[in-house]
Amino acid sequence: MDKETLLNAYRLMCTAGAMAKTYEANRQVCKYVHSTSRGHEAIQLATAFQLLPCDYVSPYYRDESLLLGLGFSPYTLMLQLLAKGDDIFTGGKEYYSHPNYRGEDKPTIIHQSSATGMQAIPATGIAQGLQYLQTIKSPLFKTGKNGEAPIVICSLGDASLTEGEVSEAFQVAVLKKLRIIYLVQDNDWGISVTSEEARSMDAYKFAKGFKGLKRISIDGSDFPASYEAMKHVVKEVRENSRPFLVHTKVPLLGHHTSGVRKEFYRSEEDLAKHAKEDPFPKLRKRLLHLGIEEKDLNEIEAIVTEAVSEQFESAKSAPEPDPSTVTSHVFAPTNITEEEGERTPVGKEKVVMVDAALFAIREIMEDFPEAVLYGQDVGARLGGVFRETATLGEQFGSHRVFNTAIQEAYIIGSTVGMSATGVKPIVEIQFADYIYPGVNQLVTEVAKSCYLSNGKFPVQTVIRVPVGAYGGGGPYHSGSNETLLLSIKGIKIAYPSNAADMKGLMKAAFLDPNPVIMLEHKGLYWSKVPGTEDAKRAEPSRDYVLPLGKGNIVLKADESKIKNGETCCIISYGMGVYWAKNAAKEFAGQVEIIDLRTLFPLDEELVFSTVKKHGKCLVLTEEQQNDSFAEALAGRISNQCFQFLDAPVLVLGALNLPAVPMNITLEKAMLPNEEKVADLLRKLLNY
Ligand SMILES: Cc1ncc(C[n+]2csc(CCOP(=O)(O)OP(=O)(O)O)c2C)c(N)n1
Repeated sequence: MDKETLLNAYRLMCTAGAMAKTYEANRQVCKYVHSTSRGHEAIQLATAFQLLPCDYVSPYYRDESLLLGLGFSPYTLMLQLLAKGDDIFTGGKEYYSHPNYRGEDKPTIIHQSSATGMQAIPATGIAQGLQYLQTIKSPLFKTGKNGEAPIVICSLGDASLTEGEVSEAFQVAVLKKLRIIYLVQDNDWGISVTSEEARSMDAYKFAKGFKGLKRISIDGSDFPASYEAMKHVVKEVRENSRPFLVHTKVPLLGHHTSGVRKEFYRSEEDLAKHAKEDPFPKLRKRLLHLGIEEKDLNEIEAIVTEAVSEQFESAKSAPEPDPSTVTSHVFAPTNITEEEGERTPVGKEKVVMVDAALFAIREIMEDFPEAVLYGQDVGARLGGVFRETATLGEQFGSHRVFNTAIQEAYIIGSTVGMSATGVKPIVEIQFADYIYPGVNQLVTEVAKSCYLSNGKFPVQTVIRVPVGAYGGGGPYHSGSNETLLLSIKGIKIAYPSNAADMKGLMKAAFLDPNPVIMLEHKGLYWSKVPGTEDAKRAEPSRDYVLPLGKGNIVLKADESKIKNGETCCIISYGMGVYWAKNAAKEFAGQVEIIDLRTLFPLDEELVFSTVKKHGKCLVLTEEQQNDSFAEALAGRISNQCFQFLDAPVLVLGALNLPAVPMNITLEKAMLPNEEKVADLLRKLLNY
């Protein structure tokens, strides 16, 4: 090994050591929880030194030395430590060592959550995105100066490997032969839980179960050995396009975090055992052995310590974030703000809703080579369990339209990585009832990425979710869960009720730089449910877009009746629109119906102005009523429209049961219908 590299590693290890000491000595100032890399420095630096600006890295919260190795200054890291406004990663919104970065000079780092193991899926999504871009020879596929293929490093603590989602990621990596290295830093601890207590095998043994995942186990406290091993692994992954797991044994020399102190649970004996493996004296010894003089090493240490101290003082005096930034970067701005194109072209035949979605996606895929479509059964063989993607697999090929395993977490979480590479994933969850395994990724990774990366990594994806009950779908194919989804801030949710809206909203969702969930009612897909024929519409033009957040008046009340105070309004969406329309027939001219079309962002202006016009309002939903979105909206309406109301805001939803029962009579008994709506309208109009 050349002396230059060894000395560079030494300098950075001194830096990491000085930083850890400074933080410890200034605990009152370093009040936000943080972990340092003490003990893990050698493998982290050895890894960082192999990387090119075309690469991607997903570090974990202990990867401070990896960040130093990539060229981030202590000052840059300290601004995040102190949650300062100038923190380039997150502007004071995230913990220490939770970087994210886009720049020509360094590898790209997507936003890091603190949820252990969860980064495995987004990171693997990056590798899958890069593979796709390479396949289609996209200009977005960036290589190194000498044509080196980009790789992904996914760094993990040993205890995080028992998370189920890590296995989902490994499965995909080996199946698709992705260029990704899972770097597992094994310090034997998972806070206070020991390896013996938590698992029957270490990461190296675990990796054996994934055929095609090459693996190596090394001493991560030995810098030269780690450097050589990582050099070899990186070369192999770049050149042979295959995943690799690197298991490294490292000591844990600092505290788990500044809050969870080692003295609480670690014995003297254990601390002494770990101290013996300290990578710093090992490297120092090696340098002395190579003839570097002790005084030179001491001088390096002194210079670095001084620099760390100065940078800490500067970071301390850096400004706090401006409070107004608290609401910045929740979403990236979208260009789709106006309805454009022809909604109802003359002479166009009516299409069913499921086909409107299909045609929208076909046009998207024709127009955008970065668009890919994946989910369970969406590939060419079946084209979706609702045939909602039929013909797309044949037309665009299996590299663009493909089946996934039953891995809802991967389907949703991979979009974070895909989108960071410039790929635009449209994914599908087969039924709303099965979104739950993917909700973790949605909440933890997808929804927070834009906000916590200060706008650098919005996740551009469309997540299609067939939803709703009809005709005996039973308890696991009929559920509605918009309330749960709406409780997640950082995603948008559309819920079209007819074919024209479906096409326009699908286009707007795709063009939106943020994550958008399309809730698609299965009972409206083919207008099979009596009374929903109107869901069929003439197919809008290719350039038709319907911006998210614009509701629609689908039935107007008579002006004269409004003047006489004889009217009310129904606020609804999805199947509710049809229950409302059919119920309204009995009350000619007295009912105005709003179809929300998008649940977030919500067209509050239209809702409030309509309620104020009529003074009476019913919010109608298919979801179980109590604590639903509909109830929350009714509360907001009461608040905003109080002085205009002539009756309490009514809500109608399904009965408050744990599931939609199988038997059709029971199903009907649970759900709202036009009779139940008509009963409430009678009550409301007579107030
Ligand atoms: C999903 C999740 N569960 C629990 C935690 C709380 N937690 C933080 S670190 C940690 C232990 C992780 O150990 P390991 O992955 O080995 O990394 P180390 O801290 O030892 O470097 C736990 C349980 C978390 N961050 N995320």
